[in-house]
Amino acid sequence: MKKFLVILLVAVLVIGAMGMSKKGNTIILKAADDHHKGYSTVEGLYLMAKLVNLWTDGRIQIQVYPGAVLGSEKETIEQTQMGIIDINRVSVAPMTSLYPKLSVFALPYIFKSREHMWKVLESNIGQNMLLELKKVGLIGLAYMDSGARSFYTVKKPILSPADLKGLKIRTQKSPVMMDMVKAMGGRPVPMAFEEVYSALQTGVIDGAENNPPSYYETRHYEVAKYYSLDEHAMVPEILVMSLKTWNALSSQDRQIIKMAAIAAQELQRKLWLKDEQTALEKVKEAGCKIYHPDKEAFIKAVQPVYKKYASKYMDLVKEIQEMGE
Ligand code: BDP
Repeated sequence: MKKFLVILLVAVLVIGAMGMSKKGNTIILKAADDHHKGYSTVEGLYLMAKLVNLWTDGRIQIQVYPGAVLGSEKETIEQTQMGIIDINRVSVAPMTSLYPKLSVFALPYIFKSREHMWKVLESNIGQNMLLELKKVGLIGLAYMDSGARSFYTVKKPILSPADLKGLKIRTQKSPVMMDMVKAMGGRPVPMAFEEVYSALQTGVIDGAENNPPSYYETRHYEVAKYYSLDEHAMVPEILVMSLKTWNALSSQDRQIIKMAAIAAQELQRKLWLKDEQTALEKVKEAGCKIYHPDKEAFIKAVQPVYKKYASKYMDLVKEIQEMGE
């Protein structure tokens, strides 16, 4: 909350100093999210819209399109690059196909804790990554919390990697996520988030993996009742803007967008902590079986993934690991 108030104060001072223009036509920006209204990332976008409207005196309006109405994350990332969508909140995972260096943030067990993840994201490593996305037609504005991802299955719990053998496990469309499932003996089935529920129901897949709020919000818990908290990846969310849109904004409007994005990030982080607990309670109440397997076997099983990605980004991986010590 403190960070939010500081941003507000700075924004008022900065805007006052810059003499915000009151004239000019209204700019409408489209913002996409594949979660539904009420999910913490979407609430963050609504706050961003409110602040940008306030700080530009209504000159810039952000229209939020939740629930993947503008398409799957792979599709909306492409549309954001083209400037059809202006702002997009996505998981880092599907971004790794576009900008492979981001894979380091999706490596299994790379982050020792939430604090370690945020220390990295708020360091030069995380902040530089946001700016480097200009190379692929985007500008990173902020990160959001997505907790830890764990396996959930239809027929039996995953108590060790051996239980994954031969199982068809849905993954995000991300090589590093597919490699992680393969390393553990599963058969990765890359698929859009919106298709997972019916794929679980019809037996197209035997399971999937995600954090508790997503497992709950998507109602996947109704069809895949075994939730095994191996917490194999803490894949951050990322809030990006089309570089086309960014370049068309004045420098003072870019400042406003950036500050509102950070405010959205801070609100989402706060909401996330509560949502994580609530989601676990709700799925337990619904009769799901929650397991806490020994993570050592999972950590051992994913070492080959490290070899593959760390060889490409060895220094970066080492730096991230050292920040967790
Ligand atoms: C959720 C992310 C969402 C992804 C989804 C997925 O918040 O952006 O689309 O996972 O697994 O945790 O596709």
